[in-house]
Amino acid sequence: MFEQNKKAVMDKYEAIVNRKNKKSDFYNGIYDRYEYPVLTRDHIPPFWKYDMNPETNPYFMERLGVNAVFNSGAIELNGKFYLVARVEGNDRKSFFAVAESDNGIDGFRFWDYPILLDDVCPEETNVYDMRLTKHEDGYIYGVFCSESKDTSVNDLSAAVAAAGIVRTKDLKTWERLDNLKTLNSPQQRNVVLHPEFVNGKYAFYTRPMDDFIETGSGGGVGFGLCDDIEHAVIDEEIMTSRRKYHTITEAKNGAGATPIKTDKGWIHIAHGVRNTAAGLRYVIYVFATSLEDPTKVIAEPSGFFIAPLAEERVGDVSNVVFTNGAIARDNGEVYIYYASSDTRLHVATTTIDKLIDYTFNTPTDPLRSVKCVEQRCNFIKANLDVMKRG
Ligand code: M1P
Repeated sequence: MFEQNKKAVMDKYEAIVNRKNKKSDFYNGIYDRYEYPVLTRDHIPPFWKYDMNPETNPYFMERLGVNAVFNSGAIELNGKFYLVARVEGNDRKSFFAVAESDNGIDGFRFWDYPILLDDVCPEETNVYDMRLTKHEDGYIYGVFCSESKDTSVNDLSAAVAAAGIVRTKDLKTWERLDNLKTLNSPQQRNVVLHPEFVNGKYAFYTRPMDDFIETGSGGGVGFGLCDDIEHAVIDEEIMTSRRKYHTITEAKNGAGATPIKTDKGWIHIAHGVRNTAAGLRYVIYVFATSLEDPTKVIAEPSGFFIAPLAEERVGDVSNVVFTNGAIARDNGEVYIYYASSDTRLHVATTTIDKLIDYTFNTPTDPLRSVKCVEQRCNFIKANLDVMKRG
């Protein structure tokens, strides 16, 4: 029984890792979606889950299950694509693991071991959503959410979110630095390190929050500078992309992938959240900031860039798409890794040229229905005129 079951599990694993991906028939002219997710819990090597010893596991049972693989940091190194994925065990604890692929759209295989972080924060219970930044100082930084129990209130599920920081040169050896301190925000999640020095300092995108779930007075995506990355402290956060009433960012928003530098500005692929009768809805949106002043928003395409579609809509936390990693290659290709419903990870591909076109030529949100109709009528009229002219 052991051998037969083991073979079936190994065969299924190899089939999924070797499965070729292809573009789906989704079309919007902006990016391509793919038929299959690039990472799922079925991509986890069976030897992470099953005891492979027939003497101690005669039924070939799963001993340490994995529930989901989703929100992943992304980086290209020496022509290969690497994802640092959020892997969530059946025990609800998340951890990080590196998966590697030659082409970025399929063939992702996890390295033999997940990342074992230095155990420097005894109160830290959970870690997730690492953003990878190739910084001009020569290190690759990983900034992630470090979650601890909130012992200041009498509520078992109360938690505190902070930004943990690690750095590496090879994704194998990781050095843990102090958690980021933001003097004006009690909690932080969705923190991203900017790839360049700004005024000679390290620069972070932050997400000020008063509470673990609600951002409260937190007005959007913040930006702050710090002198020392090993003991990072930000004393002032300036708002870049703000939350707005009756938009896709009304409930909260947060930085996603490390911003992409283009001739026209920094392009940010972030997430926005709104509340509905069915719960929170997470979508991915885009904005651009100035090359001269990275706090200044210079383009804000209206609405969402990616929203949950078809089977993406359902999972452990339904109606969610979320990104914390994208790869912009020297040849102009862009790979956006986004997770759906906190369950699996997908890729959307586009190009720098298309991203620029989308970011700078999509109209902005006029914020009121009547203005939106005016905007659409003008758009239709211009189209009908062009179509009449043939
Ligand atoms: O469950 C959806 C997402 O919720 C959080 O995002 P935010 O901090 O904006 O609410 C994150 O925990 C993220 O991991 C998760 O995908």
